[in-house]
Order: sequence, then structure tokens, then C-alpha cells
Amino acid sequence: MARWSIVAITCMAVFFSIRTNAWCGEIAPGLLKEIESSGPTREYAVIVKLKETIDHTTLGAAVKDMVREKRVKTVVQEIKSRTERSQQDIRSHLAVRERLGRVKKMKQFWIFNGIALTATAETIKELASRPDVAEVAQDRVITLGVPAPVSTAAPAGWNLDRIGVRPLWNAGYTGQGVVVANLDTGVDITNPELTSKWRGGTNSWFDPNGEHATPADVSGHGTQTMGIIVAGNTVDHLIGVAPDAKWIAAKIFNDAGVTLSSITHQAFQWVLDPDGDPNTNDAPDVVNCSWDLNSNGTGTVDLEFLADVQALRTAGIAVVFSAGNGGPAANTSVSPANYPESFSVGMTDSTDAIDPRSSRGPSAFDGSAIYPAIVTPGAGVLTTDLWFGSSALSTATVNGTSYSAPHAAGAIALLLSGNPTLTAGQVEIAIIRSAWDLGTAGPDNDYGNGFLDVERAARQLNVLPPAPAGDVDGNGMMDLNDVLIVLRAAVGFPTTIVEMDRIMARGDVYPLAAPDNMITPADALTLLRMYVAAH
Ligand SMILES: [Ca+2]
Ligand SMILES: [Ca+2]
Ligand SMILES: [Ca+2]
Ligand SMILES: [Ca+2]
Repeated sequence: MARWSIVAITCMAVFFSIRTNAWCGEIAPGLLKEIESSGPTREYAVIVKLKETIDHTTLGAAVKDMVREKRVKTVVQEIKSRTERSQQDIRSHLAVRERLGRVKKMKQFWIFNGIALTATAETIKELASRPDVAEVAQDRVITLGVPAPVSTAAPAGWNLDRIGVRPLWNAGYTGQGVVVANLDTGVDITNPELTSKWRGGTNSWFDPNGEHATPADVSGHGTQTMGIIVAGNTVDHLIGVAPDAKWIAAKIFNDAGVTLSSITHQAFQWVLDPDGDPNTNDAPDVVNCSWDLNSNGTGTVDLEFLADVQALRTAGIAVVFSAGNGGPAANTSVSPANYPESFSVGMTDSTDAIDPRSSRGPSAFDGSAIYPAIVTPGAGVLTTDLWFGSSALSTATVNGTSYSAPHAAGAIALLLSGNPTLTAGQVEIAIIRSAWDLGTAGPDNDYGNGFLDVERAARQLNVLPPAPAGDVDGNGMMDLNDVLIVLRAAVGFPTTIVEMDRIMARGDVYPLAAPDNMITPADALTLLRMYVAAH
């Protein structure tokens, strides 16, 4: 323990890096324009960003082998103490100005090195000229995109079967012991599907807009995204990927559907340490974000939340983002989904074809990284909706990459319930490597690394044992249903792309010496013989 501390202190010294060599900071162009047009007397809501930033590569390397609880605690403590030290000077400067009434509504952050406040143009210029300040920028308004129209009812659970949840469910991995969070419009806790799945307690709900003391949602968006992760059951009400996971939520969008940069920074900070005590690890294991910073248009990069996403990821929390609805043109990625630390998820329809709206790569972050990371169903998906006190279950059929992201978040929760010692990185890599290749051969910028298959990821991670030969439906044994599936495929019974890929991978058993990459009646016959021989 003592030895680790010494090593840690040595490492900590380089956790901060200075990004820019400029002598003093600047006023962001958008804010400058506003000041020029609105004059000197007005007060502006701004975020002062300091030059020193946490070096997450170094910090990440120092904490990567720690158990989850210690990792979260170490990351929170380190970045807290580093940013506090870094902000000492400017905070005493600001304290004086606050007493004079020249600075108001100060909010200090540690998840990124900055302070939100309101001030007049004169004070803003003075702050921007400080050598420790990188930039003073507007506290921007972020609007939730208008959701696509709700479609007609889809068969319940098609999307869950498609991503291969059943073999995990059958093995008893249903999300138990895993906590997921969303940063969204809130979650309607009165919906009976979601009531008992809330983790509960004051550290499980955060409304930085101060509108709701207990979990609520007036829009439906957050209730719908959370439903795809945790709602329903594994028996007769198929809605969520990981129905035994618990949820917590930060309601970043207010009841009018808008948020601010500062509000969203507060939510990311809350996620890392919901009860404000670094000694208790009450952070979630997975965070789902079904929104983007589209103010600059798609195909651009906006670094507003880079430090926040990096901090969560350094702490070992998976951060899943919807890839955006800016397709079908190439280079339509959005931030924060296109940050390297985000896990971006695009949208397919019920035939496993990419939906035209799904944003395409490459990632604008570096202009070359594959985007999205993966694709999942997102068009025509059944989920929970706002509940108005009726006795009937309240559901909606929804469309958009907003609803693809929760499939991946739920899949990560399932895998973690199968092995809680896995890291976010291990799980994400397994999901990418086990995804079904669609579209152009190999990773591409429509389907990313391919279509989510949580069963294959689980086998790669040894969460599930290798599948028996000929187990086409993945239920853990070679049985008559497998024969039937292969026979139907052989006679051209319509199957989707991923279903056909699955059947090919497991059911192409004839010729025995070298399967021919075709499903024919001979494959079904071979499977039948295998079945008879085994029984
Ligand atoms: Ca805590
Ligand atoms: Ca491909
Ligand atoms: Ca089977
Ligand atoms: Ca064959």
C-alpha cells in the first residue's frame, strides 16, 4: 500500500499537461461575437476553461489494473485534488470579484478544469487575459433533437433476439449486480416497468435543473432509452436487454427539452461520484447518452465534453453514445460520439440494413477512425414510454440511433453480470471483435465494426463456454430446433442478414471435410444424423 503511494505520487506529477503555449487565453469566437453585438453592461453565462488539463493517458495507465472500486476512488481523488490546486489562484481572484458583485453564479468543476459563472464583458476580458486561462466560452444551450415519428407496433423482442441475448439469459446473466445510468430527459419512475429497477436513495437521481426532486420525465425520451436497457423480463415481457440491472439517472434536459454545457458537465461529474464521497463507489458501470452536440452540424468535432468522457473512461466506466441521425452522407459523425473514448452506436432496421438516418464515418475527431463502433437495431424497437396511471403497460415503438445506443449499453451490462471483473475496455473490444461484419468486407464507415452479437462477445470473454457443434440457435445444445432452422434456411426461408450469418457460422456442417459456405438440405441432414447419434 505504502509502496503504491510512492509510485503513485511519482506518476501524479505528470498527470497534468499544458495544451497550449499561448501566453494568455482567449475569448471563444461565439462569445466575442455576442459581446460585440450586445454591449458591455450585459452579464454573460460563460465557462472559464483553464490551461492545465488532466493527462488521462498517464492516469489511465496508473489505475488500469485496480479493482473497479479502487479505480473509481483513485480517479475521483486525483482529478479533484489536481484541479483544485490548479484553480487556487483564479479562485482567489474570483472570490474578490464575487464580493464586488462582478462575478455571479460560480460553479467550480473538477471533472474538467473549469469554472462556470456569469460576468460582464469587462470581467470576461480580464479573465481571458490571465496566463492560466485557455479560453472563456459561452455556456452553450444544447437542444435535444426532435425524435423520429413513432412507428406502428413491432413484434416484442425481435431486437433482443437479434443481438443474441438469450444464451446469456439462459445462463443466468441478466444484468444482476450492474448499475447503468443515462444522461437524458429523466426517467418516468411511475412506469411499473421501471419503478423497482431504480437503485434508490439520494445518490440515484440528479436533476441539475432543479425541477424534480424524485425521478421524473415529461418528454419520454429518457424513459424510452432506459427501457431498452432494463425494462421487462426474460420470460413474457421482452423490452430490456438486461432486465435485472439497476438504473440511476441524471436529467440533463429540462422540461422544455434544453440543457446547458455547464448542466451537462455537472451531470458527468455527478456520475463519477453520485454521493459526493470518493470513499464510496456509487458510480454506475455503464453510462448511456442518446444525444449529441449538433450545433456545428454533423461531420465536425466539438471538444466540450472530451475531458468528462475521458474521466469516466479512465475510471473504468463504459460511455455509450448514439452515433447521430445525420446520415446517409459520409462524414456525418457527431460529438461526443466521435471522441476516441466514446462507444458510438449506429442504427439498423429489422432486416439488419443500415438505416438511412444513421450517421456515417469516418470519425471527425481524427478524420480516419472507423465510425460508428458498431450498429444495433434502432428502427421499430419496442420500449417503455411515459405512464399516465393506466392499468395497461405503457410502451412505444421508436426509431433513431437514440435507441441503438441502449442496446449496446444493455449488452455491456449483461457481460458485466457474467463477469464483474471485466473492464469497460475488455468488454468493448470483445463486442467489436465479435460483431457480425456487414456491408463492405471488414470494418467500414456505414456499419462500423459490424452488428452487435452479445452471445459471441460472451464466448470470446469466456463468460459463456464455447458453443457445442451444430448449436445454431445458441441455446447451449444441438437439438431438433437447430435442424429445423438449417432446413428452413436451405429452402430459402426468408432470414435477415445477421440470422443468415449466424446459421452459416454454426450450421454449415456439410461437406464434413470442408464446409462449402452454403446452407443446403445436406447440412440439415448432417445435423439430424449428429442429433440421432447423440441421443
Ligand atoms: Ca461516491
Ligand atoms: Ca463491414
Ligand atoms: Ca440449439
Ligand atoms: Ca454446407
